[in-house]
Amino acid sequence: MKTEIGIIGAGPAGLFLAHLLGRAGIEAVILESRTREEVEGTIRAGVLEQWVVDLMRDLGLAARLDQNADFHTGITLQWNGERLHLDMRELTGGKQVTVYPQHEVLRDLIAGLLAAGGDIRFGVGETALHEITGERPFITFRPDKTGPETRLDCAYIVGADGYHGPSRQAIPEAARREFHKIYPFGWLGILARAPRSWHELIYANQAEGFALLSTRSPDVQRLYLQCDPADDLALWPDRRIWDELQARLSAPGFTLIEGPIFQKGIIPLRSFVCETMHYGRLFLAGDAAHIVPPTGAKGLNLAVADVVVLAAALIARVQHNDGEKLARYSETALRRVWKGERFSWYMTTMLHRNPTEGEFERRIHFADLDFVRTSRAAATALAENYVGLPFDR
Ligand code: FAS
Ligand code: PHB
Repeated sequence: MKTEIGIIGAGPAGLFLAHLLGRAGIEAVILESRTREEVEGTIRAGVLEQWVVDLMRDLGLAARLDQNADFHTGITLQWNGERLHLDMRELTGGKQVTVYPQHEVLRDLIAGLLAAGGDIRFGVGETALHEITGERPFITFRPDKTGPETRLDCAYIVGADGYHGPSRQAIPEAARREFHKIYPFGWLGILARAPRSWHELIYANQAEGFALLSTRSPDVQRLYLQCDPADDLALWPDRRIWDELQARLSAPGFTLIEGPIFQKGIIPLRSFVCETMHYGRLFLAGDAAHIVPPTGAKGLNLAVADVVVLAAALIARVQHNDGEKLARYSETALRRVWKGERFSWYMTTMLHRNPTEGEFERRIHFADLDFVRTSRAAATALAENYVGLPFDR
């Protein structure tokens, strides 16, 4: 097999990249280890930055989004008896908070790519990268996990294979500088069949710890509560989950409506960055290169931002023989990544009850929240980061 760009991974990064390259007439093949059903069942992110919504519309992929997404003017912050509506649309000149789950985004991207004749190989096994510092890199893989070893020759390889994929490991350790931060708490996330209890997302920092109320549809709700990352789900029966959510989200005049929980899981929280995102003819994008705690709703959006930069650079190189943007891809992408890391760290430290911190730090976090309540500048800074920073030009 032969193509221009070999992409490993059919997550947001790989799929958006294939669409952007396809629109420019550049051929790509996506190799994905999971089945299409597994990919389209990925329960993860929930919030899209405004420019990602605009990009889906621009790519002609937003029909279902415009019909089914929830468009909110802002978010609600809650702490220490306070409840604040942050009007992000007013603060950012019209940008909104769009709640449209990652598995729906992936469904739209896959359907659109296949309809346009895109090439996605689902369910592959033993993906391996070769000759990434040579002129003709290639990927080997087994179709359907056990088929004959197949070789995909390409001009460039993009590792969009997430944190646990093989691409980052293909870069020698000596060429990688990695930054890790592990938080002493995790999130227990649930999906419940219940009507909405509030018109927008609620981020709460209460005595019992953090809670987030989000949504998936008028009758399926997505909620999270801070827990010990080592917790055993068996210790979290539905009644205990709802009791904790009731305590952490309670406010005068607010009723949290319960319902049957049909999905639950514990997500550890970490921050991670791999510097460099480029080695030879291999480029990393998305979670393969960086991870953020989901408090700032940045993970998916940073992945898409990487490939917007990377697609422009690959198009310049392949179609205009201009390699300058490609040479600067890592530096350009990492500037936005570190701003996303900062915002995600800021939202996480401000909104969680950190068991390793004392009362002084807890009051600092409440002061941070009060600063957002009382200063338009502080509120605008939070809003700009949440709905999506402008791209560096
Ligand atoms: P992805 O991990 O989405 O995609 C990588 C793809 O590569 C996967 O489909 C995988 O199957 C494939 N792959 C891996 N190894 C391979 C191999 N050897 N060969 C071929 N294919 C291979 N972000 C938010 O903004 N909000 C959230 O609430 C949120 N919650 C999350 C919960 C969980 C449990 C996780 C893990 C992440 C969460 N995230 C959240 C972050 C998440 O949305 C990621 O940022 C986003 O999926 C990143 O997209 P990609 O970089 O494309 O990586
Ligand atoms: C979600 O709806 O899954 C969601 C929303 C906002 C976040 C994290 C997750 O910050």
